[in-house]
Amino acid sequence: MKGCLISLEGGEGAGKSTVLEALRAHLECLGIKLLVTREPGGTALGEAIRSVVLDEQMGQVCAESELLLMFAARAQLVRELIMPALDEGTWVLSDRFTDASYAYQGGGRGQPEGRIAELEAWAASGIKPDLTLLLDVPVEIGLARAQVRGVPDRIESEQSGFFDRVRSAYRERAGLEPSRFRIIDSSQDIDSVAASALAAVDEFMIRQRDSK
Ligand code: Z5A
Repeated sequence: MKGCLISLEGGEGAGKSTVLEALRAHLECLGIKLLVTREPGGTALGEAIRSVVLDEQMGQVCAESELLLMFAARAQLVRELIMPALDEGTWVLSDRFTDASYAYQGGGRGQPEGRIAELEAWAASGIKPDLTLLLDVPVEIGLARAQVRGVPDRIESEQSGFFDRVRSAYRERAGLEPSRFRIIDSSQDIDSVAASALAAVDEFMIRQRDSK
């Protein structure tokens, strides 16, 4: 039986790192064979692209280059790790996936949605997560949290208007695909955010089981 792909999305300071670890522990505890990965990154090529695309020293990176670099990393990740894992029944938990390109490069940078959809179909082989948890937090709260993290990278250095557009794009996507997305209110304390995420995954697994 094929594995399931779960993605974790959200804006700055939404708590993805904490939730990812809670989900990893939960799924492994249930005996599910799991691959945890991240975007951009996850493979040697992807991690090299990540260090370039997030490098503050890169200066002006045009939106087209940024979009293509995200998909170059994703194309490699999908073929090298995600497809083989899903085919052998391993579940994949990914810290961001293609929805991030719709939100950051589409919503944030204004790249046309149709272009992103073409890249999704071609470079990402049309693979969509079975479940996407959107950790949603008002931009001002998320940015205040993220400030304690140290030197911001190139994308983290954007203005709040950019992150407002990113958040709107994420919420719009969640509205269009309500059966795939679960929106988690991440303005709650971190333990409650993690508990809501685990509950959403449990509910997903019940739905999966009942559909068989
Ligand atoms: N990107 C893109 O543009 N296009 C794409 O297609 C893809 C990605 C795939 C790297 O992603 C960047 O790439 C990202 C989007 C872009 N750029 N930005 N900006 P990333 O996911 O690796 O980077 P990130 O968004 O900066 O993720 P992060 O560091 O993993 O963020 P987080 O996990 O959501 O935040 P956190 O580190 O967990 O939280 C930040 C602080 O807030 C930390 O001190 C926490 O303890 C605190 N926190 C978190 N939640 C709470 C709550 N609930 N209460 C109190 N304090 C909290």
